[in-house]
Amino acid sequence: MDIKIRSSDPAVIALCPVAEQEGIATVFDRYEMQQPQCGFGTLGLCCRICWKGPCRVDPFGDGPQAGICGAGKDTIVARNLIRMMAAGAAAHSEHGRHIALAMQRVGKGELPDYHIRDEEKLKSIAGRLDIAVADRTITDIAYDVATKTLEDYQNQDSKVPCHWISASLPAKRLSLLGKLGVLPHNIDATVAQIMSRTHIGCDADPENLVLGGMRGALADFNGMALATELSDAMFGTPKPVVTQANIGVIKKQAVNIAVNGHNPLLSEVICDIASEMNSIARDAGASEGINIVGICCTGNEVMMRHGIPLATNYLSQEMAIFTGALDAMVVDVQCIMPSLPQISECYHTEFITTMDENKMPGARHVSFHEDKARETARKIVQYAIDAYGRRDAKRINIPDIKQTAIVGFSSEAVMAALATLNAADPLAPLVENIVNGNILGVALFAGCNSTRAIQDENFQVIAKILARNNVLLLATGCGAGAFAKHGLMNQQATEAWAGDSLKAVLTAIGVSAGLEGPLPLILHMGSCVDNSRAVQLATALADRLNVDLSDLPLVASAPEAMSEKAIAIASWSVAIGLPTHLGIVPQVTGSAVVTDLITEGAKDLFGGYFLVESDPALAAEKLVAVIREKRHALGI
Ligand code: XCC
Repeated sequence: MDIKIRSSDPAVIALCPVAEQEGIATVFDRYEMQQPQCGFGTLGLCCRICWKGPCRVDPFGDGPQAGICGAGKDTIVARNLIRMMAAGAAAHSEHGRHIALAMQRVGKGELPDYHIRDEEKLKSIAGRLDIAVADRTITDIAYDVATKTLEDYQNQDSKVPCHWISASLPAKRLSLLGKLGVLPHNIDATVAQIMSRTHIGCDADPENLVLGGMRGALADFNGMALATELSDAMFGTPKPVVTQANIGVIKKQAVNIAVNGHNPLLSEVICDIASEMNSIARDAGASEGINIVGICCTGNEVMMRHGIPLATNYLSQEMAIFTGALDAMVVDVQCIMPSLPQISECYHTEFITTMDENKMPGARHVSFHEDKARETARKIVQYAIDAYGRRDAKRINIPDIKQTAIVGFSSEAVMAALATLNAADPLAPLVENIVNGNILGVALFAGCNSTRAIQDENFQVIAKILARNNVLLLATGCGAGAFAKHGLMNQQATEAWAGDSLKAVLTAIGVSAGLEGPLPLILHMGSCVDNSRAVQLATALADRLNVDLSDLPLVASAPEAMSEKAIAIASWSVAIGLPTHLGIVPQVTGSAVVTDLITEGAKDLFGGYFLVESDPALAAEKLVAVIREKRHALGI
C-alpha cells in the first residue's frame, strides 16, 4: 500500500514502513482489508434494530423495498441516523456529567485533589445561570453551579428547556427552536426518547424521526457547552500558548507518557504529578525527566491549558507506539482504538485504561476515581517510569517531525485580544472588519479524521483556500490537531496563506495583543466539546448585530467526520442555523427523503443545512459562495 494515498501526515508516512517491517497491521491496513465495504451499510439501508434482521432494502428497486417488519428505506435510514446522533449526545453528555459531578463534590469539599482554578470564570458562569455570587464562598458557588447544571439531566418538565442551551444561544434562535419543538428539556430523557422511538414498531415517519434526532443533537450541544464551561472553571480558561505538534515531540531521553481520550479530570492530575516525579524519572536514567504528550482531544485539553505538545490526532494514534519510545499510553474515554493494547504488547509500552466503563482486552486497568486522583496518577506515572527501563534501544525511531503551534483561543482569549484594540467595545474591531469585508466571513473546522479521506488533507486544502479568500478560521478537535501538526496554527502560516486583508487584521490584533506578529492563521479553540466556544463567539456577534446565527456569514466544516459525536455536532450546527459542510458522504443516501430533509428541508426549517462535498477544493469554493450569499442578504 502506498501510504501517501491514505495520509498526508509526514510522520505517518515515516512510521508506517516501521509497522510494515514489524508485521503489525495499522488502521490503514485494516481499512484495506475491509474493502469493498458493505454497500447497504454505506447507504444507511441495513437495519439491525431487531433479531428478525438484519434486513436491507435494495437501492436499485429490484429486490425487497422493506424490512421484514415493513420498515421502508426512509424509516430505516432515519432511524439509523438519529441513533448515531443519540450516541454522540450521550458521549459528550456523559463527559459533561462526570465534570459536573466532580465540581459538585469540590463544592462540598469532598475532593481535595481538585480546586476551582478560575474563580472569575466560575462567577461569570454563575451569572449566566442566575446564581448569586455576592458575599459567597467560591465552593458554595461551585456547588450551586454544578447542581443547577445537573438539573439539565433531571428536569421532567418538557416545557422548560435545559439551562445551558438557554444561556448559550441568541434569543431569536431559541425562539425558533422552541417553535419547532426541538429544544431539549433534559439530556438523558432526550437520548432515551431517541432510543425508544427507534425501537421496532415505533416512530416510522422520517420527518418526525429527523426532528427528534435534531432535538438529541441540541442536547449534545447542551452537554458540550456545560462540559467546556465547567472544565474551564475547574482547570483554567485557555489563553494563547506556544507549543509544538506532531510525533517529533516524543523525546528519546525522557519518559514519554501519552494521554489519549477526552476527559481532563485524569489528564490534568497526571500533568501535575508528572512534574513532581521528574526526579524519579531522571534517577531511572531519563535525563529529560517526564514528557507528557497529548493525542486526540485529551491532547487538545492539556495543550491549550498547559502548552503540553500534541503527538498526533485520531487516525495516527497508533503511530506513537511505533516510535519505540512511548513508555505509556494512558486513556480515558472515546476515540481510543481497540488495536492499541495489542500494538503496545509488541513493544515495551504500558497501555493503561482508567475508566471502569471503558476497558480494553490486553490493557492494564488502573481504576480512576476522583477521590484518589493524585494517588492513581502517581501509580500510572510509576508504571511509565518502570516501562522506560524495558525500552529496546534498537527499536527507537522518532521521526524529527514537528511544527510550532499557538493554541488556546477560548472565546475569552479572543475577546481579550480584541480588547487590546478597543477596551470599551471589544467586539467592535471584529464587527467593523466583517462589515467592511476585510474579513469575508468565519469558518469553524471541526471533526475527526476518517480512512475515507487522505488523513488531514481535506482540512488543509479547504483552509488554505478559505484563508486566501480572507475567511477567518477557527478549529477544534482532530481538525485542530491536523492544523497544528501541519504548521497552519502559527504566524508563518498567516504570512504564507492569509489573503491580504485578513493578514492585515490578524496582524493588527496579534501585534496589539503582544504576540509580536499576527495571530495564527487558524485559531485553536480546543477539543470537540469546545465547539461551544465558537458558538459563544458567534452568539456574541449575532446579539451585537441583532440578527440570528443563520444570518451571519458563518459556516462550519467537518471535512473528515467519522464518529457519532461528529454526527451529533454537525447536526446541531445545522439546527442552530449554520451551513455545515461534510467532506465524507453520510450514510443516508439510500433515502432521498432523508437526504432532502437534512439538506433542503433543514434549510427551510433552521436556515442551516448539510452541504456534502468530498472534493476539498470544490467544497472550499462552495463555502466561499455561501459566505458571499450571507453577506449579500445582510446587505454588506
Ligand atoms: Fe472525532 Fe471530535 Fe474523536 Fe477526534 S477525538 S476523532 S470525535 S474529532 Ni474529539
